[in-house]
Amino acid sequence: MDFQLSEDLVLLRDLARDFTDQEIRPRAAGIERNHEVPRELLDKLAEVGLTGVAIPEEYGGSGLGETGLCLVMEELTRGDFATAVTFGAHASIGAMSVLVGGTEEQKRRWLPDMAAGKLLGAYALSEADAGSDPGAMKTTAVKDGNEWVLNGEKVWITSGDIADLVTVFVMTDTQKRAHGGITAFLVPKGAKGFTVGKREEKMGQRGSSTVTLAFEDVRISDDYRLGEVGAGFKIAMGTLDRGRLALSANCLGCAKEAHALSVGYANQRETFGKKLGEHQAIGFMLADSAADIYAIESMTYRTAWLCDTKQSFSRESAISKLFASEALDRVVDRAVQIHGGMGYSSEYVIEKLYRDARVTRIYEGTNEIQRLVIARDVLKRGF
Ligand code: COS
Repeated sequence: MDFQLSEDLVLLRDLARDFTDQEIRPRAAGIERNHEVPRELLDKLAEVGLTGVAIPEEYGGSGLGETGLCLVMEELTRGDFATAVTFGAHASIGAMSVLVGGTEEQKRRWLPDMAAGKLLGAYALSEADAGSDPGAMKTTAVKDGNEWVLNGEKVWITSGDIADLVTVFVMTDTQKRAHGGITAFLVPKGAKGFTVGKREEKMGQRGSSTVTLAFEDVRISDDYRLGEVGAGFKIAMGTLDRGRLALSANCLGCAKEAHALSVGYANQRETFGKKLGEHQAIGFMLADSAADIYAIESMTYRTAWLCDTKQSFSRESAISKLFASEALDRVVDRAVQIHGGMGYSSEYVIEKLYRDARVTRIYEGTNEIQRLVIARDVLKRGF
């Protein structure tokens, strides 16, 4: 068993850490206030070579796999969750859907520009009546000659307004639905009939845009179809396996940040003539958070290793997402408690971390869905 990061991965982590300290932390409050991750920040992520971290070298990326992606996600989240999520919509589920579902020709066509950050990706699966159950989606595509005509609406799409190329999952056979009835398409920004609608006002991660996308007779050439007709559900799920793992890394970064601030505060503030951390009640909270963080970290990177060594990791990714998001909730809740009134004040970052954390139990599949995925697999294969 070898838990050492390779030299390349250590360099990558340090690069992401420095980037976070120099470029993200100083902007984080403004990103939250303005509800926007500046495009120049995304361009800088591309300039330093982070946008293609998990894209294989033969397609123009760094080839550092899901382990590399998780390291970057963890570090960026420490600076600002919304920036990391905006990055992830592209580098994780956007680009990875092309890697998971694209033909060799499509990967060579799209991934180099995605790696370079010239084409930002996004992923559009959810609909108003099809969130946990994407097999119930109503957006359709009908073949017309060498083109497909798309109609419908997607909701809760991260970065749908800034992406250049959105992976959109649509129904092409209502009889088959999740079992061969869904097909994936790459829809370019600016396609006629493709519009961005309402932007959600959210509790947390406010800098990350979450929008509705509408498709009205959008004509897409057949070479923009990702993978085979009917393969869309499997592409969506295979991509989400990776997205859930990357989200565990987000949870890890946010938990580490909240914990580090709590430790600092417990070492500095005094009550009843001694440091806060010397009170057993506070020390035990810090100990419980340290245990939660150690468990998130272990699960996240073990699952990334499974993925990178081409082993099955679907169940483990669901377990990591489930555990990481619930453990994060415990960590940020303790952080608020340790900081007392300071933890509840919007002048201090703990309150933001608390709000940013809550959605992790909901997106990339609710935790109830993760339990369903895990239970089905355990019943089928045992542990
Ligand atoms: N990778 C590849 N294929 C997968 C897969 C995965 N992780 N999970 C399921 N599939 C395949 C199945 O093997 C099945 O294939 P066949 O048609 O050959 O039988 C097909 O996909 C349908 O799977 P299943 O029968 O399990 O579909 P269900 O409709 O029961 O849905 C759940 C399964 C609930 C797990 C799925 O709908 C889900 O994950 N929902 C949550 C969606 C979500 O996370 N949304 C978040 C928004 S996107 S950020």
